[in-house]
Amino acid sequence: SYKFWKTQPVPQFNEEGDKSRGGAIRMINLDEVPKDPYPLLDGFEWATIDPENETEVGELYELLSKHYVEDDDSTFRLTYSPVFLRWALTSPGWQKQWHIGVRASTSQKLVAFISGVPANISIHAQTVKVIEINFLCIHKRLRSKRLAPLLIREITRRCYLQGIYQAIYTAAAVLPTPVASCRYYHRPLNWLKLYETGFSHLPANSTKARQIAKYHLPSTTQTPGLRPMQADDLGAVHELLERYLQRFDISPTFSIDELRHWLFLEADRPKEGASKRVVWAFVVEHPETQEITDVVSFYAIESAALSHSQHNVIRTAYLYYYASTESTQNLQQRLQGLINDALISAKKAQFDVFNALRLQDNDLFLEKLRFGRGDGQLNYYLFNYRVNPVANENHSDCLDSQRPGGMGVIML
Ligand code: NHW
Ligand code: EN5
Repeated sequence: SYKFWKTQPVPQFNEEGDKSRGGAIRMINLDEVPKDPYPLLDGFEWATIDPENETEVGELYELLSKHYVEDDDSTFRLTYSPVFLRWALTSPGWQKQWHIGVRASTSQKLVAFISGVPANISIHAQTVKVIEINFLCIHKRLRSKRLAPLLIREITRRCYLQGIYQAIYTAAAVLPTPVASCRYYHRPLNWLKLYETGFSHLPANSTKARQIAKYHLPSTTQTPGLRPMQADDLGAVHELLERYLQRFDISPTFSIDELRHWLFLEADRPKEGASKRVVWAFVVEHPETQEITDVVSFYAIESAALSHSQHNVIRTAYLYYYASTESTQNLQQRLQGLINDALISAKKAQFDVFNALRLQDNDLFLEKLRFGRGDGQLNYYLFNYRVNPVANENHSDCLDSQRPGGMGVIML
C-alpha cells in the first residue's frame, strides 16, 4: 500500500530515529526535474484553468460540484461557488500554470483538476515558502486509474521549476504522515433545517422544540465596538494577527496584500451581490481608545444535500482567522464573546451551521458555545519538510490552555 506515497519526500509511517531535526527531506537538483509535462493517459490532455475567465471557472465549478469531497456516507457534497473558486485561486503570486486541468481530447470536457497558490508559513519560527495544494478532483468515472499521482507529480514538477520545494495540504484521507489531525465541530444555527437534511439527528431524550431552543441566539452582537472590518483596518489587523498567530507551531505569515485578499474579497469585488459573498471579517474597535483589539472572520461554502430532502443545500460558515490582544487569563472569556458574535452574524446572514476545527485556541470556546463533534476529521500534511508532530486533539496539552494547539493554518 501507499505505492505512490512511498516514493515521495514525505515522512513515512514506519520512520524511526531522530525526529528532532526539522527541514527539507530531499534537496532538489533542477537538472533532474523533467522540462516537459508527464505523459497522460491516452485520449486526455493537460490544460490550465484561468480562474479569472468566467467560462473556465464555470467548467471547474461543474466538475467539483459533481465530483468533489463528500462526507463518509455521501449525505452531502461540498459545493464551492464560482466566486469562491476565483477568490481561492487568485491570491497574490498566483500563476495559471499551477491551476492544472485534464481534458478529454475529443470532447474537451474537464475531467480532473489540481491547484496550488503560493504562501509563506512559519514552522517553529522558520519561514518556509510553500505551495498550498487544494481542489484535487477526478471525475467519478476516471477513479482508481492512478491519475491522482500523475496530477501530483505534474504540479510538483511545475513548482520545482519555479523554485518552490515545499507544500502544505489538508485531506480527510489518511496518508503518510499527518503533522496534525483535527476533528470538525459544528454549531447549528438553523437546527430544524439541519435535522431535515440529515445533518443533525434528534437526540433520543430530546424534542424538536427543545433542540431549536437550545441553539437559539440573540439577534444582535454583544461585544462593545464590534463592527465589519474596513480597508483602513488592514494595518492594525495585520499586526494583530501576526502577533497572535505566533503562538502556534505552524502558522501563516501574511503580507498586507495577502491579508487584503484573504479578508477583503468584497472591497475588491464590490459589484457582487450579498448572496455571492464568500468572506466576512469583523473587528473590535475599543470604544475609548479606538484601538483594534480583536478580529474574527469566516467564509462560506454550500453543501449539496444528496439524499432525499426538502432542501437542496445547506449554507455553512467556516471559522477562518481570528485574533485577540487579550492576555492568557482573559482570553477564554474574550474568545467566547467574539466567536459568539461570529455565530450571531452568521445566523443573520442566513447560514444554517457554523463549522470549526479542533485547532488553534478553539478548545477555549467550542464546548461553551454548543459546537458538537462532527463525524469528519481533517489531516494536515507538509510535502518535503520534516517537523515534529504538533499538538492537536490527540494530545491533551491543548486542553488546559497552558499551551495552545499547534496548528495555526486554515485551508479553504
Ligand atoms: S483533499 C480533497 C481531495 N479530493 C477529493 O476527495 C474529491 C473526491 N475524490 C477524488 O476526486 C484537498 C479522487 O478520489 C482523488 C483520488 C482525486 C482524491 N490526497 O488516481 P488514484 C486536496 O485537494 C492517493 C493525496 O488511483 P482516485 C489536497 C492514494 O493514497 N493523495 O485514486 C490534495 C493513492 O496513492 P497510494 C491521495 O481515487 C493533496 C493514489 O492517490 C488523496 O482516482 C495532493 C490513488 O490514485 C488525497 N486526497 O483519485 C497532494 N486521495 O500511494 C499534494 C487518494 O496510496 C502533494 N490519494 O497508492 C504536494 C504537491 C506539490 C509539491 C510542490 C513542492
Ligand atoms: C481541503 N482543504 O466529512 C478540504 N464533513 O464533520 C477538503 N458531518 O459535515 C477535505 N454523515 O457531523 C474536507 N453532523 C473533509 C471534510 C469532508 C466532509 C465531512 C463532516 C465533518 C460533516 C456532519 C454531517 C454528517 C452527516 C452524516 C456532522 C453532526 C452535527 C451535530 C450538530 C449538533 C451537535 C452534534 C453534532
